Amino acid sequence: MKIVSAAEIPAVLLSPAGSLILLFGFSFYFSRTFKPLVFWTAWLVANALLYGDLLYYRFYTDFVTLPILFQFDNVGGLGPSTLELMSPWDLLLFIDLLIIPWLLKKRTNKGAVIKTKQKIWYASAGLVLVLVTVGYGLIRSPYLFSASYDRDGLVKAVGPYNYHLYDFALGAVTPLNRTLASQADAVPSEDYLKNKKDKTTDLFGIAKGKNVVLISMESTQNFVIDRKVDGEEITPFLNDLIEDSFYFSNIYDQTAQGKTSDSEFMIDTGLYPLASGSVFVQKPENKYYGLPHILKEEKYYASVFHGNERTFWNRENMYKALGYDHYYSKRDYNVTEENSVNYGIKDIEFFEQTAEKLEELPQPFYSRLITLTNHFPFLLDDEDKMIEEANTNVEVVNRYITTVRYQDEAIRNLFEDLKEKGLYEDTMFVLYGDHYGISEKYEEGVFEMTGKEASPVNHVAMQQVPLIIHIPGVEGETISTIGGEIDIRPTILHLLGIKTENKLSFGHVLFTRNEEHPVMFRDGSFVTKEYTFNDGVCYNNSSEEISPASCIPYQETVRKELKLSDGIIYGDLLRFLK
Ligand code: GP9
Ligand code: MN
Repeated sequence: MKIVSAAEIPAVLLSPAGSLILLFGFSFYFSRTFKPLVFWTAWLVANALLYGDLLYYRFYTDFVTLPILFQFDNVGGLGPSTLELMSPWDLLLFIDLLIIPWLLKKRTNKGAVIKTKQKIWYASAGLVLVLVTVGYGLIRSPYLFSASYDRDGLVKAVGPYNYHLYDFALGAVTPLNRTLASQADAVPSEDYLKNKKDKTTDLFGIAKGKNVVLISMESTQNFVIDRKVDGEEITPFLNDLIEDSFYFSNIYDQTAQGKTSDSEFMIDTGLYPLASGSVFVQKPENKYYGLPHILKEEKYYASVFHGNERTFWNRENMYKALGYDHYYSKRDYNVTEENSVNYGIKDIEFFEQTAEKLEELPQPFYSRLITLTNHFPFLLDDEDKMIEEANTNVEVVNRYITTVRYQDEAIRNLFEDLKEKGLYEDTMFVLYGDHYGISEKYEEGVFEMTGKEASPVNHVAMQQVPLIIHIPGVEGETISTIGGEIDIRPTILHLLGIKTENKLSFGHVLFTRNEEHPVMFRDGSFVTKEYTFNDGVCYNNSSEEISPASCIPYQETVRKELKLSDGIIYGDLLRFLK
C-alpha cells in the first residue's frame, strides 16, 4: 500500500480510530464480570483481522475479502508457506498485550461505573470519526464505493475495519442482485457488446476443425521467455516453439483472487473475473455461454485435465456450468508419493498420463491441460532440476527458475508424445501463463535478474504472461499488440473460423485489437499503449508520473466494462439472452 499524495496521510492515520472506539466501546454495556471477556474478544477480532490482512497482503498485495474466507482451502500459495510470510517483527503488532494490562493496573478510578452520559459521548465521538473518515474519502474520490474493487484505495480511505464492515455488508446483499434482475437489466450489456465488432483477417479459419489443446502454465510470467541464467535458457523448448508460432509478447495477467480459476473463467466466458473471491466458487449455478458450449455446436468434445482434487476451486461444479463433457482430475491419474511434489502430480508424469487419455477422445476435441509443478513456493526434487538455481538475493525467485525450467521440459515431452501418437498435426496448441508467480513481495529478485529498475510501471509490465499459439504448418510471428487473458477466447474462435459477434464476451481478437482500448485489471488499474494507471496514479510508459487528465477517459471505459461484466455475473443475466 503506497501513499501517493499528502492528502492520503490524515486518512491513513485516522481512519481506524472511529471504528476501534466503537468496537471497544461494546464492553461498556456489559456487567463487570463480562466486561473483560467482551473487551478481549474485541481485541482478538481486531488483531486477527489485522494480522490476517497483513499476511495475505504480503503475498497477494491485496486485502482479505468475505468470499476469500469461504474458499480458504483454495488460497494456493498461502497454505504451504504461511510461515515464510511471517516475520519476528510481527510480534510488535501485539505489544498492546503488555501495554493494556499495565494501563489497567495503573488507573486510579478502578471499579468506577461508566455513566450513561459518558457512554453517549464516547459512542458519538466514534461515530463522528467514522463519518468524517468516510466523508473525507468520498470528497477525494466519488467512486470510492462504486469502484470498491480498488481495495487498496478503499482501505487507505476508510481504514481496515470500516473496509471489512463494508465488504461484509456487500457480501450480504449481493445475492439480491440475482433475485431482482430482469430481462431489462441485460439490455445495456447486450448493446455495449453488440457494438464491439472484430475485423476479419486472412487468418480467420486457418485452424478450422482442428483439435484445440490449451496448456495452462502455472504461475508462468513472460520475463522467463528468451532469458538465460548463467548462460542456460530457462525455457529452451518454448523459445524454439515461438519461432514457429504466434507469440503474443505483451499479454497481461488479468486474474484476481481466483487465481488459476479466474484465468480459466476469462478464457471460457470472455467475462472478467469477480473483484473479490473466485467466480468459480461463488457462481457455479449461473447460466454461461462458455467456449465449450460454442465448440460443441461445432461437434467438439470438451474436457479438462488437471492432477488436483476435483473440488479445488469448485471445478467439478463449474466445469458442468461451462459446458464441459468431462473433467479428468486427480482420481483419474496414478498419483503416488514418488511422482508428486508440492501441490500434486509432477508435470512430466501428468502429461504422460494425459497424452494416453487424449488418444482415446473423440475428435475434434477441445482440451485444457493445467500444469501444477511451477507453483509457489516452487519446490522440486533434486533429480528434477535441469538448471541451476538463480543467484539473486531472493530465494523464491532463485527456485522459480528451476520449476519453470522443469515445466518447459514437461511441455517438450508432451509435444513429442503427441507427435508419436499422431495427434500433433491436427491440433492447435494454445499455451499461456495463468498468472504471476512472483508476487510483489519477491519481485525485487526479478528486477535484479532482469536489470530493470523497480518502478510502478515496471511492476505492471512484470504482470505479463506468455501467450503462444502454435498451429503445425502455419508460419509464426511475434505480435507485440497489447492485450490480456480476456482476449484469448475471441482469438481462438477467429483462428477456428467461428464468428466472434454476438458471443457476449469482452475480449478482442488479438490480431486486430485496438491498442487504444485499455487492458484492464480487477482493481481498476489498466495499461494502454501509451499509459499505465496504477495505484491511482497516471504514468506515461517512460515511467514518468503525468497529469491524471490523460488517464481519465480510459478510467471511464474501465469502470463501465467492469460494471457491465459484474452485472452479468451477479444478475445471472445470460439466462435472459438467446
Ligand atoms: C490448483 C491450481 C493452482 O488446482 O489451480 O492453484 P492457484 O494457482 O490458483 O493457486
Ligand atoms: Mn495458478
